Amino acid sequence: MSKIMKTYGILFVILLSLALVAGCGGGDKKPSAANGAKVIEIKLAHSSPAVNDRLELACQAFKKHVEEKTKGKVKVTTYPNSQLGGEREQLEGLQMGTIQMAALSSGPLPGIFPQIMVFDLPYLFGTQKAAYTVLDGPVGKEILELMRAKTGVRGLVWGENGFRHFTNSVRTISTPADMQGLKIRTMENPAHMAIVKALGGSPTPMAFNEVYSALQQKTIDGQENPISLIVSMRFYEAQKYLTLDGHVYNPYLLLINDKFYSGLSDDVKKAIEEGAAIWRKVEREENNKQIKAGMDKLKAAGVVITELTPDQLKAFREATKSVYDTIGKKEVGEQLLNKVVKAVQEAESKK
Ligand code: EAX
Repeated sequence: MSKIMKTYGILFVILLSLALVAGCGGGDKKPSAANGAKVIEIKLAHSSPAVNDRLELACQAFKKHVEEKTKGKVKVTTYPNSQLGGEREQLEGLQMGTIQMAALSSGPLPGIFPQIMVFDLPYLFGTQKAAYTVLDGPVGKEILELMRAKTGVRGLVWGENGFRHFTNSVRTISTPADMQGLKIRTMENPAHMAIVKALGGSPTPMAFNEVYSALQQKTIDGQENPISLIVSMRFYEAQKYLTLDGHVYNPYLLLINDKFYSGLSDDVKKAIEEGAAIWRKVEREENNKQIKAGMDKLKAAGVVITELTPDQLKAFREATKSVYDTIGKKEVGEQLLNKVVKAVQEAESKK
């Protein structure tokens, strides 16, 4: 090989190595905002599916607003599908600050804030409209502030997981007696466990991301969730029977680590608050769409759907009213319980 070829060869290898080092190094560099300041990273975790589900759609709407409004000063990355662990782990990460935000249902929250179970009491809400009125009103705001002060976890807004219904693989459930002895998965939430127990079932608390395989392997007979998740998590593939009893109207909460939030500049806080309002609107709208489409899908899949008559529903209410004492008075506290029940009655009475 001529001397020139050899020189060019060495030059090529040097340039190629430099390019590789620069390229690798580039991957580690934090993205810099328009003005070169360090980008504020927000990890936003949740347990719903990454696709075809209302929660991720809402989180993407939040991300879009916050990143655009702060001109790239803030970067939001969503972690759906329990990628950062189950809801209990997400809540722990939120408290430690290793996760900045999470969108959770009441599931694991009673472990740090038992008062949240006021919204897990059986058949508390009769209508979605009343739920929105109470959650977005003074009582809902007061409960979020109570939680922030006690736990260091700030609830920005309430969203909607939805009315929860029972599914199972064994039989039609139209009376509490039909629940007798069925192993029903519940969230790791004492109120939900108490409801299943009061109905005669055997509550089996389990993380959300383990439910599908447990249903498939028949280590549990049934579970309870809103229509949207029964469909998007494909629970119906192993559940022949659905009873539309709506035993709990389950809110979602868009949560942020309060210490992280307090350290943000006013303009970033404003963008996050605006984004949270957008998240709530999109999440509720998308959930309503998903329920409608989901019911059609369940019917087409041959699920046996039982709608309870008013008398049948009354029997479920009667069978579970003891939960207002064991959980309501003892865990939530009588004062808050009475305040919420009064607010619900007022909201339900409005036409
Ligand atoms: O995020 O665990 C459950 O059954 C819940 O619906 C879950 O919190 C969804």
